[in-house]
Amino acid sequence: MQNADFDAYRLSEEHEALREAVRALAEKEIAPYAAEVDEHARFPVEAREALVKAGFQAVHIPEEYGGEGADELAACIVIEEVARVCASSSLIPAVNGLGSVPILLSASEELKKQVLPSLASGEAMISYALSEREAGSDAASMRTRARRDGDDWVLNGTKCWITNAGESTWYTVMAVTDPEKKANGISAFVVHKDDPGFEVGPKERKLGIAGSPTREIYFQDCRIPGDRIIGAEGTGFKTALATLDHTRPTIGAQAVGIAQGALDQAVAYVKERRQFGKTIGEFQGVQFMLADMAMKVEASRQLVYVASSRAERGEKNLGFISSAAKCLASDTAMQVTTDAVQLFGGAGFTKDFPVERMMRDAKITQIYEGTNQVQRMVMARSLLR
Ligand code: COS
Repeated sequence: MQNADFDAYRLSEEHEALREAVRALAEKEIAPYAAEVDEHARFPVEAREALVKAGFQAVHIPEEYGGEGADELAACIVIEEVARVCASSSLIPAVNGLGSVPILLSASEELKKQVLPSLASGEAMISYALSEREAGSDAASMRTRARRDGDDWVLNGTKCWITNAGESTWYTVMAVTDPEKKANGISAFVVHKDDPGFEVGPKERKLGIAGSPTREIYFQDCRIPGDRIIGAEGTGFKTALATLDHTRPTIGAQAVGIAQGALDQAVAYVKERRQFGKTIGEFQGVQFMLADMAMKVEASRQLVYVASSRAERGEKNLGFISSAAKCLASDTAMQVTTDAVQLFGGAGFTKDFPVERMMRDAKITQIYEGTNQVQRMVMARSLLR
């Protein structure tokens, strides 16, 4: 799957085989727990075990670090197929990507060797810590500080909305090293959960993706070795944004998966549910809804695959395409899951069917890795540059 170019009309045989393998695993080993994981807001340990056993928890890690060396399109297919049955579980491969791409893009060889093999083996997971309470969309206004102390770095501050915090061993953390230089005074670091002065906060109580813990993380004179800086001092914000250029398509893939899951549920339901003496799928009004849903899902999928393939090729100026993929796919997921609930009628509003969970899970895809307003800013800046 390495360096495979995406052909807009046909995936490579390897990508198709990967999709089949992930779909089979997801249906057998992840789907049966999805409702209960959501209900109890518990981490999907079964999904983690199944993904690690099959080598799907971080397929993008290069072979030289013990990984599968799969391309970014393959990483999207894994996330999409897991999200189709359980969005919370799809955050295992997605956030392993988000946390590790800064390292892959910018870290020293020594730091790559410290972190990446543990992700490839499944022994560890990694989270990404950019946001703060007062620095969400305006990420460059962060306050978390890192200062040199002898050979070490010492971090102080709080990061928030950190996906999989508490489950992850490693954390990629952006912090201010020179407040005078604004965005160019931010550096990126890797923190280990056992580093002194590092702690995780309580779980947020959320609308969706309840199985994936979201927490604050705290640094109180948190001391890390000097070689845990990612790249040169002052390059952390650029690394953070370059990372998002690569990973926003993966959120698009998650959104496509959630939407496809809801569409599949709706198609099956309208063929069974009878009203006025026939199945509701026989009504043209319902058929038109299904057609619109499927059309938007497919358009989103194509854009996500193109964006991830262009990111894989290392093209410059990925901002427009990766934001467009994330934005279109997540807006689609919200529409399609809402329509799926509508097609289920009263049943769709109950927890007896998965579409209400999918609708709640879809909402976050319009918010995280940059709100869809930020995506539109990025797209517009690219147009007007
Ligand atoms: N890759 C690399 N560097 C980039 C970049 C990219 N995609 N986009 C911008 N930069 C560089 C700029 O060139 C600038 O460097 P110079 O001053 O040397 O030219 C620097 O980064 C700052 O860029 P800019 O001034 O455009 O930053 P802003 O503060 O205006 O922020 C947005 C830009 C809003 C797009 C950015 O803050 C953002 O994406 N915010 C949302 C954050 C987010 O997604 N949060 C979710 C967290 S992950 S769940």
